[in-house]
Amino acid sequence: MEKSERLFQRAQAVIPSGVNSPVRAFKAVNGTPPYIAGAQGCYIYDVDGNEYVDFVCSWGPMILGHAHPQVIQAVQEAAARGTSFGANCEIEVKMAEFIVNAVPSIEKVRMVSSGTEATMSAIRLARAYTDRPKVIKFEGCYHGHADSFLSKAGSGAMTFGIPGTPGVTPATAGDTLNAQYNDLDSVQQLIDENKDQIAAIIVEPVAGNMGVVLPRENFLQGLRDMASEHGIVLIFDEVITGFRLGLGGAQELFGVRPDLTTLGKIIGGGLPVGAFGGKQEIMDMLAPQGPVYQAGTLSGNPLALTAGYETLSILSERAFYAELNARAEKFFNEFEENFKEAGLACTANRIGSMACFFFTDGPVTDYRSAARSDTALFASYFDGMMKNGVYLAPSQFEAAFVSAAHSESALARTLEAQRKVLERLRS
Ligand code: KE4
Repeated sequence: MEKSERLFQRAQAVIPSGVNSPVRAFKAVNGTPPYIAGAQGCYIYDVDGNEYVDFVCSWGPMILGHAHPQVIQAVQEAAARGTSFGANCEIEVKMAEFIVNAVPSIEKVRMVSSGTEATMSAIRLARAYTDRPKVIKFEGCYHGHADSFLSKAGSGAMTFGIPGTPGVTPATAGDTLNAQYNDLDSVQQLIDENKDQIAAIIVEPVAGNMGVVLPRENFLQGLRDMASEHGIVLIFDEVITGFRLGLGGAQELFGVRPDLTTLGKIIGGGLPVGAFGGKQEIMDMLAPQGPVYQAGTLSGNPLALTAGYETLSILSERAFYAELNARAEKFFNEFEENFKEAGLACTANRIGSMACFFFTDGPVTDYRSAARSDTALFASYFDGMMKNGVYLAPSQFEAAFVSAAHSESALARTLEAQRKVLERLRS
């Protein structure tokens, strides 16, 4: 891995920690992060010529696999017409119509350039709509790095044990309340303690940032009922689950309609796109029609939306999700079986084509039970899988994704690698 090591050395001289996003630094696992030269289908290749079966999938966007020919061609043709105009384009209308038709609760939607921008904007909108200051989030959920969300967050914050973040003022932090995932009583208690103060409840309807944690029966409906009863805006952060679990995301799967939804990742097809949308009466508060300001130089960028729209068009082809989920389920079943046969404590939380295998006895239903995982053992396992050509998220507290490009042979190769690594860990 010499070239990656040399690049990482250079990077650390000019980029904080050598990375543009913390989790890529491999701080929670051993070894040097690989520098990726390219990717095709379910494979990624590093600058030293190593090939890996990729289960990070750019943290979710690459549901079709890397460099899908139809997406690449559409992006190349769009690029040839110019990459950004700061003016309206037809693709913005097509994308908005697609999202409104696909996602049950979205009547109007605005495009931005990241999931963080989407959640940050949704919170501002909820505060304006209710004229209230506080927000309830859930310990272990991650909604991007806007100030309001950096308390007891998941993803990299959980990985590196950063409960809060310097630079977030006490006033801002004080407006963010943390409940426990899958625990409606903890939400009710916060509502009772902060009467008429709560603007929004924001939740990952399937958590993907403390590892994967599924909502208990009636958890989401319970949040819906509480929000309706107390005039609180319910926000589903579907940046991961949107178009991952189906065209209508988790809200369609679980039959619960939020007031606002945030999206990202898959809707950009690998280019920078986020979105937030929901009830027309809330969304119409946005400038210039309404008083809530929100803007972006590259919002609705034609190149990024072309990649996203092309991706969504392929996802809406008949039986796409049925085939993807069936292949993923079969693979996850065998993956879990291998842990059992190796006699290692493992809890498999999975839904559709996303999963997390926690190195702990279950059940894993919230932040605290996820945090019991043996992260040292995970680091050894991760290292072994990398050495055997399998690229997992470099953290116990992330999701693994299967794409439509993960062939039977690639999945079989992964299971073989896993058996080898688990055998070594057991010995
Ligand atoms: P971005 O600003 O990273 O596009 O999206 C923030 C975000 C919002 N909501 C959810 C549910 C998310 O999962 C994310 C970002 N996810 C992480 C990985 N779990 C991004 C990877 C990283 O931070 O490098």
